[in-house]
Amino acid sequence: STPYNHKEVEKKWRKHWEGHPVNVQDGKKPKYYCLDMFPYPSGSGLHVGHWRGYVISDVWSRYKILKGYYIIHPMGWDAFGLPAENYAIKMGVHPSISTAENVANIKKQINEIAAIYDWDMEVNTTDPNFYKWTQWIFVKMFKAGLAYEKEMPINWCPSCKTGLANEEVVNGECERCGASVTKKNLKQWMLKITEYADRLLEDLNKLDWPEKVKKMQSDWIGKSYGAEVDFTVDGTDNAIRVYTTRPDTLYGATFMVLAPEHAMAKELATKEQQAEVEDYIYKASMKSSVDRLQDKEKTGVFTGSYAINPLTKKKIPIWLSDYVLADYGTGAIMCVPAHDERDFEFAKKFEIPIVQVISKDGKEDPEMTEAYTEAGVMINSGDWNGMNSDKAKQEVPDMLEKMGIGKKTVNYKLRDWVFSRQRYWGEPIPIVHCEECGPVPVPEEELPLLLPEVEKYQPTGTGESPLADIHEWVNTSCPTCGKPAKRETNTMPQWAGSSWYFLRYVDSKNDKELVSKEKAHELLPVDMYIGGVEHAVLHLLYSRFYTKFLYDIGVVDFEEPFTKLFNQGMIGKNGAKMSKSKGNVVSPDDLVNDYGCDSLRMYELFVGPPELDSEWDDRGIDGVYRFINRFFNLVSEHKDKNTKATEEMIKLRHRMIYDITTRLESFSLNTVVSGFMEYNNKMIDLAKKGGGIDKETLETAVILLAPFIPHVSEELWSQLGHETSVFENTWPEYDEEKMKDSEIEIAVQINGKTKGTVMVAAEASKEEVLAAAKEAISDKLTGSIIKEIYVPGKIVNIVVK
Ligand code: ANZ
Ligand code: ZN
Repeated sequence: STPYNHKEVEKKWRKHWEGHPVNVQDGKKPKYYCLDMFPYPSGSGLHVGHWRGYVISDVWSRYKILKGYYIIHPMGWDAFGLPAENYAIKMGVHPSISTAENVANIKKQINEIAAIYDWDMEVNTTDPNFYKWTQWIFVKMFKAGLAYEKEMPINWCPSCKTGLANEEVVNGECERCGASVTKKNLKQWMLKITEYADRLLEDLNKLDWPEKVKKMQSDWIGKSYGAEVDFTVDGTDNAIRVYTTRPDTLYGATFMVLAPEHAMAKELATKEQQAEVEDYIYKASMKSSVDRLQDKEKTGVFTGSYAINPLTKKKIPIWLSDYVLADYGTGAIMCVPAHDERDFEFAKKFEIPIVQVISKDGKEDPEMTEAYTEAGVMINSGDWNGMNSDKAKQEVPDMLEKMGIGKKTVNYKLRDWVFSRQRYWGEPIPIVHCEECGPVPVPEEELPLLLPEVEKYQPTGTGESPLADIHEWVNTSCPTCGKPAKRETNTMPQWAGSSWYFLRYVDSKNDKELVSKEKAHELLPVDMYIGGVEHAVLHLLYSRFYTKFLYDIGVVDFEEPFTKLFNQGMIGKNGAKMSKSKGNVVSPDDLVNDYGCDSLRMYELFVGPPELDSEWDDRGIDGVYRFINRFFNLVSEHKDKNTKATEEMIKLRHRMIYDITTRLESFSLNTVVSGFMEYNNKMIDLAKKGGGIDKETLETAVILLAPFIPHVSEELWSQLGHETSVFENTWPEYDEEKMKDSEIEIAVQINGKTKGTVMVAAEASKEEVLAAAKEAISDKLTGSIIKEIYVPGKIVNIVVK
């Protein structure tokens, strides 16, 4: 038999699969949709880190084929976005041209993985036939009142004169020119994701997702229960409303802080304080939100005005500070320095009184050195004294409601989604602005609204997208009244296409509907989604929002897009994440050439637990390559010997099925690989001992290995005399009875000292074992037996005198 030659084997089977696909629907198989997070087709191509996710999803897909499923396993391109646009600005190449080149390159590289992608389903978010539906969803959202315009502050670079995405602001500075980023009020399109907050939170319970990711989403949604309380401004009829999650601490509120943007901020300033207040408000407006959150030292300004604490009736000073966010709660807070860390710091710095109202043991702490944030016994709180603060937290909102000074409320951290980008390379927002009719959506039958060609991709400098410069495109007529009107010139964020692409794959050529009802029902939702953990919040939350909306308007009949989620860790090298900019990229091309696709697939899994980050070391692939060679030789050597299966071989076979299956099911893919290596060694030993190894055991191993090293498995399956594909088998089943040892070895001791061993039947009774044990050491047994101890399955100890 010929030794393993990876180039020949891989060439042969690649060619064969072209005409004989292994994933076919016979009309009877249940579907299984295994999805990869689709890549951004960058110019630098794939490295071994990208391979890992695609290998994991392919192994899982091929395993499911062997489990009798028809697999939906598509691939596509998330191709709008900044890098292509920046490249266009630099090189003057139209983004569609560079994108098409990159797609072609990466597709070639992805094919090297030998994954069973169904390229008939391919989508590209920049294809008008695709973004037609991205725009259609927006129009539907607009009609449902979920897309609206709002003037709001965005990141603004005063030097480049352009709006920036959060990702483009690095440490408060413009990523391109280094200028300090400020805020500018611009009219933005917003999507009302907050309307779905409760459903997005509650339905997390339905998902088979890593707990970590579910927690990140629920923290992001950030539902909290508390109360809104009105504080009257001293000497006026005005009240300031605050939001608090700790109404139990109301007696301890010794000052108030408003966000500098609060509507009442300026009017609260007394004459003496006016200049200082205005100066503070201006400085805060120039700070980026990143800086505001990162600033260690608290800043603030006293307005000169006071409010009345509704319970103590004491006058408390009103301050402005940028640690209070304008768009959370009511933008104003009551400050309880004794029990809130930020308030404590602020009170210390500005010498504001601190009044303790909760204590561990009912006693006041004369000199607090830090805020006491736990629950406890209420003190200095009038009628509430002696109450447990957790209980008060529940009851106070109702009491405030009765007293007419507040009410129970729920708050969310989740904000509506800023959906406008002042950039060229994105989907045009399909809206026409008419002076008479306001914003009017482009009629659905006129979609897609094509992205026009431009000569200059640079942002215009006015905070508008380059589309604003194409007058013949911008100037149009109102779809409703026919009067002259202007097109919206902002484009959508890159998230727009990725929020729903997984729905389109299963009906990617449909020009009548986003997806037909039949296909959606039959082939969706996604059963397994595989991708990096960096998408835990934005992409995975947006996709859930889009799916729920499409459910509400009857496009799909399920509410959650991704039933199960697996996040793979990143591959690093020399302690850093692999990336072109760090110069530590390992290309798969040489490794495939030297060791073959199968070896690299297996090695990608062997480098470490798939959910964790792992360090790459090229040298390790050698061990995997040797394993494949040894297994190849074992099968070649023994395939025709007709060795009869011994009990040991049968036991090994069932244990192997058990170990590989349970490890695979729990995604412990690195231990699957080490398991194969161990069982291979055991098979080699057994074959030596018995002069061969039975065909069924060899065939079982070949089938188990098929998801991992598909070329080698096909080759060996055919060498074993089969004309069908190895993937036409069903995944082997284990029989627990057959895994058991039929005989076990028992140590036999006299007075605690081991004197020998004895083999007994695994199911032997205590009496039988004791008899066999005494028999085995009868020559050493003297004196009279006073006790016989049996530790089942392990030891017999005979105590003699
Ligand atoms: C009084 C108090 C006493 C508070 C205490 C906390 C502890 P979460 O859980 O995040 O909802 N807060 C309210 N609105 C704010 C805003 N716009 N910017 C900054 N902080 C704000 O927290 C709500 C708590 O954060 C509220 O409860 C409020 O401070 C503060 F011992 O009110 B608390
Ligand atoms: Zn009009």
